[in-house]
Amino acid sequence: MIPLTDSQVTRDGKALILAMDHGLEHGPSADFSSVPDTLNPEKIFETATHDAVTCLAVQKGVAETYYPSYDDDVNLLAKLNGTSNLWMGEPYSPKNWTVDYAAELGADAVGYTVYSGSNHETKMYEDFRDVQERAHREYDMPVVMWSYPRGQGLKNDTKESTIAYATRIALEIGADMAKVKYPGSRESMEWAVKSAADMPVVMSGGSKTSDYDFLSSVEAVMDAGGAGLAVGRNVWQRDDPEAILDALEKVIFEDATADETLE
Ligand code: FBP
Repeated sequence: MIPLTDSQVTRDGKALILAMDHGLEHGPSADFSSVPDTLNPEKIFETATHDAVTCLAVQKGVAETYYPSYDDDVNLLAKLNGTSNLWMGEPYSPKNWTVDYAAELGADAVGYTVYSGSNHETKMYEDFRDVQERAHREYDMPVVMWSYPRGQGLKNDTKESTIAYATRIALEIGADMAKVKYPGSRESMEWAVKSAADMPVVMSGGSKTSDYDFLSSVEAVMDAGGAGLAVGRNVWQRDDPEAILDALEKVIFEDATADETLE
């Protein structure tokens, strides 16, 4: 495992990863129609220059075109795989760019989704193995795993035991950080964090909720020993992304409560 304490994915061992790969994962109509300005990745890169953001996760085409103008101000987490909503088969996420190409573009870390429980699990583990070994051996580059158990046999992908299994899988197959869905309570998150031993765990933002609900779940994650957050919609779908990033900075890096930040 590559320690993330001083890496560009984290600040003081904590992370606020801004994610914007939704145009691929969900399509423009699902996530951008309420905020059409953000269809231009430039807007998200601007948001990512906020002090609270430790890195920005994007796909290859967006990184290639927009990252060069921001490489002094934004740390790049190259999200290597990703799939569209148009795919109707068992969950599988193909690799869209290589570790080498991400390194060439100046990536600080790579991100990879693994759908444990899918009928394609074995293939995804093999894909992940190649990425993880190349990133570690050749570039000393951390690998953040979007650890999302998913597939025909899985009825509830946020239950406590499933999320704990997700963080443990990430540890065992060599991730340096796991990004998982919020299991619904601080206690459940505590178990997920514990199951990952020394590997940091961050919460996935999910669909947009109220300021209070969102910040309370982030507070619970931090109280549970989590390392922070990887978030998309709950930041850039808001009218004022800066304001929520100011609040997140307090909760993640300054131990503030949701109530305190909203006072
Ligand atoms: P959100 O905070 O908007 O949920 O983004 C996190 C993320 O992992 C994105 O990187 C990705 O596009 C999306 O969620 C995938 O969500 P799902 O697979 O649940 O549809």
